[in-house]
Amino acid sequence: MSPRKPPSRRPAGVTPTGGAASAPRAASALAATTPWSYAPAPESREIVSIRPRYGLFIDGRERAPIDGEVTVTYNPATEEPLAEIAKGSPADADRAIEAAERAHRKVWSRLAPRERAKYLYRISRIMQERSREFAVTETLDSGKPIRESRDVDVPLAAAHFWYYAGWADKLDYAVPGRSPESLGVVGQVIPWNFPLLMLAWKIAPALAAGNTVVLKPASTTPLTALLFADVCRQAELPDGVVNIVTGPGSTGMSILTDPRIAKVAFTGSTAVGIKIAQGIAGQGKALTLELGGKAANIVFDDAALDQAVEGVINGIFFNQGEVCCAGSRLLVQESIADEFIARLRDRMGTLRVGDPMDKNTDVGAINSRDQMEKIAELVASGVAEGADLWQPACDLPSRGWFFRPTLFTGVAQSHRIAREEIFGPVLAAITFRTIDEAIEKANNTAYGLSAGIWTEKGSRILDVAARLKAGVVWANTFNRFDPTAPFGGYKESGYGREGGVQGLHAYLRMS
Ligand code: TAP
Repeated sequence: MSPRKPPSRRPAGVTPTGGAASAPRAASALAATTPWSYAPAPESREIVSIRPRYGLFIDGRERAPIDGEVTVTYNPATEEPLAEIAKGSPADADRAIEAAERAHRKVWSRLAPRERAKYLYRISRIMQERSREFAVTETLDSGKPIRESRDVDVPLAAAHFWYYAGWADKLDYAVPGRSPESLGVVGQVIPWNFPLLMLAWKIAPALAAGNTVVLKPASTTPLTALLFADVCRQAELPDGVVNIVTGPGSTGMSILTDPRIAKVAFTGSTAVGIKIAQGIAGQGKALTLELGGKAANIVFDDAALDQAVEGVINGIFFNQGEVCCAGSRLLVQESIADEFIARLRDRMGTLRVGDPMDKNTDVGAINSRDQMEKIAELVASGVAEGADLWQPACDLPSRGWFFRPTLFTGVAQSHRIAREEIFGPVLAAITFRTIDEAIEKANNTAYGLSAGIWTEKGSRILDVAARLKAGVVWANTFNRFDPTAPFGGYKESGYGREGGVQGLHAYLRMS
């Protein structure tokens, strides 16, 4: 560690694109800067060679889009264009579905399950071998800190392929007493916050169950999906088993509503999830929807406070808060609220916001200008509705889409910042007095994806967890993921589970 400051930083309190610091009352809440900063430790970009242009991955080959249109993907940390990406149309989707249908009928569904398993193990190994390339590409394309893509996204993605490889030749044990079969061609659409990990959550169980896939990545983060296409080629996966169609949401919809698609898997916003459910209604397709969230992280007065502070920080600032299960509402018991908030502010003051490629960075870039604007608008609404905003006085880079870690206190449950998914580094703190009040407030949301409990009492954990309407409840930890554990929501957070044996069931027909 060195007391040197990295160059080209803008003064505290100035944000490039109308971020939180330009919101009313924000400047008055800035805290003192930590005296320490770290010398830059950038990961090398040389490990990846991003090509100027990428096509679609259909039937084992890279193809130009039929109408020749392209879009551009940007580095959110610098606003520089990274590559031109094929803008796949419904006609391209049609070609991909045709290839996937043929591959399912002629090859993949006929292959001995243990042979399918070998391909999945091979994909997992190649992903591990090329993990640095994947991590750097993911960070450049998404803005997430290299520490997270290197230590979380890529290893977890490889672990999903490894885990489901183990199931591929044991499907009869996954559903005892039934004869499980593959469904056919599955259509999958994924978001930009965990591009490679969401791909792995979707493709690994689908292939293990004997299905073939047409997947559309998000428009702002296509690069790791296209790198994954290269892994499929390297693993000599039969042509057409995996197809990647880049393009806009309308192309995603044309994939999902195609009559040849037997199952739909979607991760993204609740608004688009509703459109998809409406679009495929009456078609008899299997459907899983992983949608938004507004998780409560509940801290009781007997919790280990420093440990809880770390958990709350991880819960909301991991991946800039662009996490469906982010702990975006802090529910803290009134008797410890002042002390807890003081410790939380101290810890927020040490977060390093900046270059995602720097191994010391805690909070990277927001994925897109649109998302920055959405966060800024919701933060401004919090101020306008009367909540108290506080931000540490960290410097922000002079270019790119960055947003200061933000804490609101004095939040009422009716405030938009307490009800709407912000999908950014913004925490809304609310107090409670009794266990019943904590549960009532935690469940007072249209969502139901995740929650956290911080207490030293095991009996309280069991009691509270059972009464929370959330698909995942963490106790004395947060944002822990494992391929063996199912993940999914209640209410407007969607339905169906991904991960674990439950995630496999979603891709099987039981007779
Ligand atoms: P969305 O706008 O919903 O986009 C997600 C994906 O759907 C993208 O690939 C998008 O394509 C595509 N899409 C957009 N409109 C579509 C349509 N009409 N038909 C079919 N596909 C369409 O969400 P986002 O902004 O990417 O991601 C943020 C949201 O996802 C948050 O609400 C977050 O909570 C949720 N999310 C949930 C989870 C889980 S596990 N529950 C995980 C991650 C994210 P384009 O990129 O081309 O627009």
